[in-house]
Amino acid sequence: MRCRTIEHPETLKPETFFMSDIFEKALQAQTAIAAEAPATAEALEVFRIQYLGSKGLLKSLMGEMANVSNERKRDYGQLMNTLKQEAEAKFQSLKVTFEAQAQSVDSLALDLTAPGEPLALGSRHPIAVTMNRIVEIFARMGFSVADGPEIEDDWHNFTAMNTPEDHPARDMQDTFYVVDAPGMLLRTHTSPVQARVMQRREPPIRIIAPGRVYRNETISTRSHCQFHQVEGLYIDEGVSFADLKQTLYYFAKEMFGTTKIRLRPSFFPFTEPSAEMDIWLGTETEKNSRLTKGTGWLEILGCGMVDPDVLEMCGIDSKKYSGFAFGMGIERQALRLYEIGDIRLLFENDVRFLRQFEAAI
Ligand code: 2U9
Repeated sequence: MRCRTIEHPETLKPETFFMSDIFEKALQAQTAIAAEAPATAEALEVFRIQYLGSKGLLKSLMGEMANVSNERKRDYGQLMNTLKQEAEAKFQSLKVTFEAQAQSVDSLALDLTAPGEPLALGSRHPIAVTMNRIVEIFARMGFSVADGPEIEDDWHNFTAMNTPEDHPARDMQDTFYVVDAPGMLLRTHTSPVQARVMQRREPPIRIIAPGRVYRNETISTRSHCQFHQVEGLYIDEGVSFADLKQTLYYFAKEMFGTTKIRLRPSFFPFTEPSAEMDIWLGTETEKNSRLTKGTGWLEILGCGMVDPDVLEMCGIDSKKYSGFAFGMGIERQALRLYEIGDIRLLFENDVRFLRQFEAAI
């Protein structure tokens, strides 16, 4: 905004013409300052140097004061003051704007030119790697994955699995019961998953149930109160022990590369007959000799033909259908596979331990 009107040079007397030239220069400076619009902090600094600096335009116009007649010195001084105020006001207001802008970027600590933070890639837990391998092998034989609750009821966990009321597994010493919910417990095996599928579906049933289970065990290097299992169940018309044997032989071959298995008679409340399966590792290497305690045979899993009572309790006609089941603990296999000396390492989530499995898929 201009605050003074200056006489046009033509209206001035000849001897004051030079003087009016000085006024004209000041007016041009005023117009130029008003038109300036520095868009960055750097452009604002150029503006400051150009107009307000010690060698700037306003300083040089002030120097013209000596050439202004005494009667116009006051006018010229006022014009200079106005000019200075306008230039300084523009400078100060833009300075505040640019500083605020710079601060808002700084307060985010955001350097848009900085290279990105690399995202640390995680790795699969050795238990997950082992479970996935097992699941993948059975998937190739047509088994699909079934899932169920980890907090189970007594019926699905024990009764449907033919485990009598007085069986030691039902004891509080061995099973975690939910204090505020009578009859509810942390599942001790993944068998209730299969029981629930049997209740819901007609055979053929060909499922694999991987998951976490809980038992009231004293924690040591070899046992823990939580561990993982993979159980499998195949029910159809005419399923025989030969099917069980061939399925588990294929699994052993794919998982461990072994060519020889053996089945030893055993007992489980939910299968009849029952067996334990060993794989042949031999005793040629020191490791295999140690793993098999010098026998060459390593126990891998338990299995058997599903007890007809279990089929009936879960709503399946045992005269029409038969089936086999198997179950294995994962931790034991992972400890062997990766030569881990202490089961607790698998549950502590210490990244110094877990990072060692980054190469495993
Ligand atoms: C249904 C019927 C039968 C699952 C089976 C085993 C044998 C077995 C143990 C291996 C080591 C448990 O983790 S472990 O301690 N399991 O030996 N499990 S047969 O039998 C079933 C499952 C579901 C309906």
